[in-house]
Amino acid sequence: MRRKRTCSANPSSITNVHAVVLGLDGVGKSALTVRFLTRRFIGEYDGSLEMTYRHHMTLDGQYLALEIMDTAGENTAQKLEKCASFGDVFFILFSITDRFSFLEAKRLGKYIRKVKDNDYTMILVGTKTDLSRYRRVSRNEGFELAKEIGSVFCEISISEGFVETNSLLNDSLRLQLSNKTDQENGDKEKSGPLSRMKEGFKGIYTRRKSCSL
Ligand SMILES: Nc1nc2c(ncn2[C@@H]2O[C@H](COP(=O)(O)OP(=O)(O)O)[C@@H](O)[C@H]2O)c(=O)[nH]1
Ligand SMILES: [Mg+2]
Repeated sequence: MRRKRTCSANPSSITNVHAVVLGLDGVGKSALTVRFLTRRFIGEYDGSLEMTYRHHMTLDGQYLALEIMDTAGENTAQKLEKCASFGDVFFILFSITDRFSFLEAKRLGKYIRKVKDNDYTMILVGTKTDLSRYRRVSRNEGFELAKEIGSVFCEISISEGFVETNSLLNDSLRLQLSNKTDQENGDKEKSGPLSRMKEGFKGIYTRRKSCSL
């Protein structure tokens, strides 16, 4: 069931956003989640731990109650169904150093696209750009997959890029909020999720070296 969102014009209102971080184990899901929430990079986590965090924040004067699910373990059909019904914003991660993780990202992205309605945001994130000497997935392949699954694409280093990870979260939330507004205004044709996402990310990421569309 869809959660009710409150009006952004009222500063005392709170908008709920549910985010899910998906990808093969080892790609950096926990590292990214912890960066989003604490700004810190912590090297090692319990790989089997699945956690949902609640975080209150202000974005462009709007109060957000963000719930973020850091998934772990095998992406079974049952688990994916749960994630898809929970989430509005999906971060699909793969490591640029691991081809297998890219194939899993493709499977996950296709699944989300198939089962979700329009008012969601999907971001394909290539991680570990600090290890580019071990790169096994080209940037172009990332772009192509993003096109295929109807997402935007971004490459980051979670360990080195605090500013980038912070912008990634904020920009993704902005996209989701604007997608939602479009849907509520019945403005699907002119400005559907993909075109808005591209628009937003283009403006923000063309200036950044490791994130682009
Ligand atoms: N070099 C590098 N290592 C990373 C990066 N992100 C995560 N890691 C490391 O990759 C490993 C797996 O990260 P983790 O967040 O536990 O992955 P998860 O299984 O997807 O949750 C850990 O050793 C992290 O320190 C990154 O951007 N660069
Ligand atoms: Mg983890």
